[in-house]
Amino acid sequence: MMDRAHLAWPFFEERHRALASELDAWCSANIRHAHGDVDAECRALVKQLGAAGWLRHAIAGVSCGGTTDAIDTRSICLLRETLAWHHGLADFAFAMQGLGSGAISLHGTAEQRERYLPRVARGDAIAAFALSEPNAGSDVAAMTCAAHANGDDYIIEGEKTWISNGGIADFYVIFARTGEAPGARGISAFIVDADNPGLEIAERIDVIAPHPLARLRFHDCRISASLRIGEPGQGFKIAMQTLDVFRTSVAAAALGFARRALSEGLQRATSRQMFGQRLADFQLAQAKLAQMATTVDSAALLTYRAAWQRDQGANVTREAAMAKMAATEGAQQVIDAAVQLFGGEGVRSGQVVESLYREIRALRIYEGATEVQQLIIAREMLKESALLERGPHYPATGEQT
Ligand code: COS
Repeated sequence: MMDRAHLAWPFFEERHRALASELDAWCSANIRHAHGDVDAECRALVKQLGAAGWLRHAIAGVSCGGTTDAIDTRSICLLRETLAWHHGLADFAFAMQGLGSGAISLHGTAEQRERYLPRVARGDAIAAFALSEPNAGSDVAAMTCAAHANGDDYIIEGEKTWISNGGIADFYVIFARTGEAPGARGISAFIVDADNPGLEIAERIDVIAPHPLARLRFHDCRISASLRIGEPGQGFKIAMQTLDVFRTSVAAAALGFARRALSEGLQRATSRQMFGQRLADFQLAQAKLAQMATTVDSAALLTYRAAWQRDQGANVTREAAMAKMAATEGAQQVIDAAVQLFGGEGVRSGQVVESLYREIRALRIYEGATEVQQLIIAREMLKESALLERGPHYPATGEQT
């Protein structure tokens, strides 16, 4: 059972506390780790999470099957933290339904929302977010995948890579260059169904913590202009706004992994005997546990500050970046310390801390590597200090701009 003391914090409402407790109990009763076919396990988890109603929190719009009309960041974060505590792939399955449909929740037309969101919320359609390219990872604006207008259609040419759910998704939200302006201002967002002619899975990618991942190739891929999300040229901003929500939730997932490692480490330290006493009786082990607990709490504070602030309607670009950086980097340290407390057992395949050790690594890279978060935080600070120098009538940090 998870430590839930932080639910008493003022960031949360009663409905959030109930949600986290219900999901924790549901996971204990229903989540089983399968070994083998990761695609099949992921598909099954999406179905299971959909049938139980949890995916309703991943989308926005009550009329489309969501629980709220606007994305509730705190709910998404609490759900991810709890799922990650229990099972990394369950967290992944939930998160990708949200990230993959996030641009439709935020900017989709009524028709797009009705066609895609209810299926995502029920777990009947698997969603994916396709932004990165072989030569445009951190530098998104350097993307070359292009969508050329052609009558009432667009024709897409190019590649996307590191696409989570690639190979099992039913549709992809992709970002492609439409050329209204150079760089970030010349990109648009589109929905491409997985069975659309001209879209193929060019490569499946294996990683240290297995989950469905692929490189996609688009060649003469014709889609209706009605599948463009938002205005032409707005794709970069749509991607960034989606990431403002889901980067905070990556922090929450890291927090779930770290909390689980702390709980495992504590159990180990209080049960392992050595030199005639418990491991926990050594001050060196106590120092480790103290550092782990402090790192977990500081990550939690930053994560739920960002989530709460976004739910108040504020801009959270800086806060989301801080949360993602601190929680993922901190979780890596907490998990490493837990492995150390376990000694040789900590690296045995199948141990919880061993799988956490593999699970956490990618979170420091995807949805904006730590170095990108540092860049974002510094830029936001510099922007704010320039505004302050120019006078008091400019909006302060925290106000929507
Ligand atoms: N919300 C809304 N608009 C945003 C925004 C946000 N969070 N962040 C940037 N923008 C806007 C800017 O205001 C700017 O608008 P104008 O053209 O009107 O001035 C525009 O978008 C371009 O922004 P910027 O100049 O900052 O773009 P850069 O090319 O310098 O990109 C970084 C900056 C590095 C922050 C961006 O490329 C990034 O986040 N990279 C990491 C990508 C990532 O997370 N990849 C993982 C994919 S998912 S696994």
